[in-house]
Amino acid sequence: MARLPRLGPAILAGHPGPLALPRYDRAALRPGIVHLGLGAFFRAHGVLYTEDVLNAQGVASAGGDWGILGASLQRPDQRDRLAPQRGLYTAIEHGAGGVKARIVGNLLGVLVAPEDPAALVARMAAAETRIVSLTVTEKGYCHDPATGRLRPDHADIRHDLENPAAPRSAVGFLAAALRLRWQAGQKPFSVLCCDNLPHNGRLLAGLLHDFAALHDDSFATWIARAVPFPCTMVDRIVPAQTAADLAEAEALTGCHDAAPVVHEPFRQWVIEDHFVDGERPDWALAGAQFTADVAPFEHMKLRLLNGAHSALAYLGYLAGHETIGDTMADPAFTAFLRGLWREEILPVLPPPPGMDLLAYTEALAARFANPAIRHRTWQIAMDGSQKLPQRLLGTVRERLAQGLPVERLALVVAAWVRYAGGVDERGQPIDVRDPLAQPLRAALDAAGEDPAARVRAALGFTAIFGEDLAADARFAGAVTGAYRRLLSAGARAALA
Ligand code: CS2
Repeated sequence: MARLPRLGPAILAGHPGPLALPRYDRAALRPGIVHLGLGAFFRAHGVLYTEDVLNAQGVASAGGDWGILGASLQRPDQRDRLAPQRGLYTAIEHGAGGVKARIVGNLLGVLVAPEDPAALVARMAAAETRIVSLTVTEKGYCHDPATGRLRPDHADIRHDLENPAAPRSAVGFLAAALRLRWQAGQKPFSVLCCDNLPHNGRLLAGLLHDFAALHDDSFATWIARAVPFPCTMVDRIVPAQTAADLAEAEALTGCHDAAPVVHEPFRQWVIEDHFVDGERPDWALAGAQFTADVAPFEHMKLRLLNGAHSALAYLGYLAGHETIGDTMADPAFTAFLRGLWREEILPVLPPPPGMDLLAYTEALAARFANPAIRHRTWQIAMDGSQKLPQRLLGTVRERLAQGLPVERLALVVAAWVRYAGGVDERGQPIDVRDPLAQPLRAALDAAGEDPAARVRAALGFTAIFGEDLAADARFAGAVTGAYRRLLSAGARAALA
C-alpha cells in the first residue's frame, strides 16, 4: 500500500471528500489562549467551540486573536504527534446520524513544559495571552479531594515552592506567570478551569491563593482581588485515541493523521461570564451558555453523568464489560442505572433553572449506549480516589443526613474497593491507575480477607471520604453488605 502523506497545511487548500475545513484565515491567527493539559477532551471540546466561533466570525472580527497554544505538563507525545502536522488534526463525530469529520485549525502549537518550563511561563505571562484554560484532570490540582485544599506536602507542590521559576504543577505554572504580570504592574489573564471538579474555578482560585500565600501575602491578595476564575461545566464524551481512530482518519482525509479525536455529537459548555475586561471568544455563537452561577449545572452533570459513569466503570469492569456501550447493552446494568438515578441521586438534586432532570437522564442513557463510542470502563475507572467525592459521595452525604437509604451508591463504592484491591472476579490482576493506588492496595492487603476489615481500611482514607463518612457506621454497614454480595454473587448478580 502506498504510504499516505502526513496531514498538514496542504489539506487546507481543499479536499474532495465530505470533510469540513477551517473557513478562516489560519495564517492570520495569533494565540490569545494558552491551554494547560492538552488531551483528547479539550481538542474535542474547547478547541472545537473556539473553531466554530472563528468559522462564524473570521479571525479579524472575532474580537481578538483566539488561536490556542497547547501545553503538555508531563509527556511530549501530543507535541510529537501534532508538530509535524502544524497543529492540524481530524475531529471525527460518531453519532446515530453516522460519521462527520472536520479538520481543526485553531491549535497553533504545543509546548512541552518539562523540556522548557521557563518558555511556558513566558508564553503565559506574555500580554497577548488573555486566557489560560486547563484540563489537567482531577489529580493535576495537587489538592485533597475531600476538602478541596492544596496539599503542601504534594511532591510537585514542594518542588514548585522551591523552584518557583521552573515549576511542574499547573498551580505552579499559573503562579509563576501571574507573578510576572503582577510584578510588571500588568493586568492578569483569566483562568478558565475546564476539569470535572466541584466549583472548579473557585476551587482553583483557592489553591492558587494558598500556594501564593506560602510565598508572599501581597501577591496572594492581588490574585484574590484581580484574577477571574470563572467556573465552568464541560461535557462531551471523548474516549482515548485508538488504532481504529487512526485508520478511520486516514480513510476520511487520505492523509496520515497521528492525532485524530473521536467524539460523540453532544456537547455542552456552561461558563460564568467573568473575564478580564470581558475579553473572551464569543463562545455563545457556538452554543456555549453564559450564566451567573454554574453550580446547579455542574452538580447535575457531575452527579448524573460522571457519577453514573464511575458506577458503570467499576461494576461493568468487574462484570467483564470492556466499554460503557457494552455495559449499557446489558439489561441488568441499565435497570441498575435507572434505579440509581431515580431512587438515589435525583431525589436530592435540585434541577438547574428550566431543566427536566428525568429527561436529562434519558438523554444520558442514549449517549452512554452509543455503540460507535468505545469508551473503556478501565479508562473511566482511573483515578477513582480523585473522582468519587464530587461524583458520588456528595449524594451519599446528603442522603445519610436525611436518613435515606444508600444501597445502590454503597454498591458502587464497594465495587471501587473491590477494583482497588487489584484482582478481578476471575482472579486476574487489574491495572489500577490512581495516585493513591499503592497506599490503598497496601491498606487492603494489610486488612486481610475479612470484608468488614477491607471496607474499613478503604473508608479510612479521609482524603477521599472526609472525617464524616470515614466514621459513619451506617455507610460502612451498607458498603460492607454490598462488598459481601460482590464477593459471593459477582458484580452482575449483585445489581439485582
Ligand atoms: C469520564 C469523563 O473519564 C471519566 O471519568 O467520566 O471524562 C466524561 O466522559 C466526561 O466528563 C463527559 O463530559
